Amino acid sequence: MLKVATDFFYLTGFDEPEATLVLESNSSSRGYKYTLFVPPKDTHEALWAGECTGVEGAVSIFGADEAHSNTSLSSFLPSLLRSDHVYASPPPLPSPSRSSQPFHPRLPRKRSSLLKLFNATSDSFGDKDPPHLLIAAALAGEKAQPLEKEVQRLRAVKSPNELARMQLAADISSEGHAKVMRFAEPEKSEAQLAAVFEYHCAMNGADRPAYVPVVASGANALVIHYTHNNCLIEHNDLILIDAGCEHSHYAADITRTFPANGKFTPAQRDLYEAVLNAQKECVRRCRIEDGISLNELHRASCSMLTEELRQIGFRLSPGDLERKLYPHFLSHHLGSDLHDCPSTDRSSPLVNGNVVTIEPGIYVPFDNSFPSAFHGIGIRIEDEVAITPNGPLILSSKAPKEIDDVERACQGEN
Ligand SMILES: [Mn+2]
Repeated sequence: MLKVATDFFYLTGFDEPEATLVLESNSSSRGYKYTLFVPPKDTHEALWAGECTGVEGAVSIFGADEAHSNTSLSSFLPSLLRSDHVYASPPPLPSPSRSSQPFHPRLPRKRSSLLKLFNATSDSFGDKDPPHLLIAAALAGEKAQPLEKEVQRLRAVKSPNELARMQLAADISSEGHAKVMRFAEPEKSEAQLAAVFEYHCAMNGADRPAYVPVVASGANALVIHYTHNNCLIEHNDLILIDAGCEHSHYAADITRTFPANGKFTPAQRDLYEAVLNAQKECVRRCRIEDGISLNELHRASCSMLTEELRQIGFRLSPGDLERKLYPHFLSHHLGSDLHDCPSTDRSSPLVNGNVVTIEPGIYVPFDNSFPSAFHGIGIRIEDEVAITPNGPLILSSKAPKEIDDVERACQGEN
């Protein structure tokens, strides 16, 4: 699966490897100079891996003020390191070409020592290991500030254009969920359901799956990250599918749970409603004016689920919910990465432009402290929610969620 460095992509729109972006503040009208260091065109590489954009394209297509071959980055290093305010984000470091060991340089604190280190070690890199990786690592030394947090602060607030891309990824994926509900029936396999989802997404314009889907029938749903997807579906199974596609580098992340044979049993229906009620109430609370944070929403989801479960006959001891029945967090940011902007503080209020998942779940183990009718049932309902001045906007609203809609989708025509 193609994995782009998403911070780099966010700042440049450039998705080829071995490239470096330098932004230097200046007095121009836009306030900075934008320089790209990219792999130069190479006929041998082009034969095996395809054409790259090259230095000229970095300017004409990607709008850089200046572009250079990535092999020349080392000559720019001294002036970059002279600046007092440096924010840097190192790429993962490669192993030096002749060693199979991972490479973890210990970085000295002083700029001058960093330069010495760079000069001393860059010779040991072969042509295939351009020294700019080491430079980036050096820039991320203790005196430089980490760039990651700053970029993620920007990335957590989606532009209208980003929201449109995310809506598209969510629409394609939501329809994929509905298709799988229609396709699923006892005797079919989890792998077939995964294939139907991915086929539908690809046929409707998705670039690729955003992640390996969870297709969990019956008690497999108790395994939160179940991805074996190799069991046959049985008659009274619920099926939990956590799947989303990627479109133009933006991910969808949606979970639905539905009955294999098209009809919830009474116990399945009771538990589904319990999770659904909590899920919908959490979505409703995603309002800017309340200044609510993900931590607060998570705590609210715990008390809602506790109350819902009591009403259907659970007697919960302290800690049962969080430790045994609902062991994961309610939400995460979503964007170019599935777990977008992980450095965002979960205790800060949601703001206009955030996109978060709301995904409570209940997974009842075969444990006699819980009513036996619910043993082996796992349910999660996950929507993507954009925070807007008009309230929460559910991007994944085309994926059937209400009990009647789910049963209708399951029983509909293929
Ligand atoms: Mn998720």
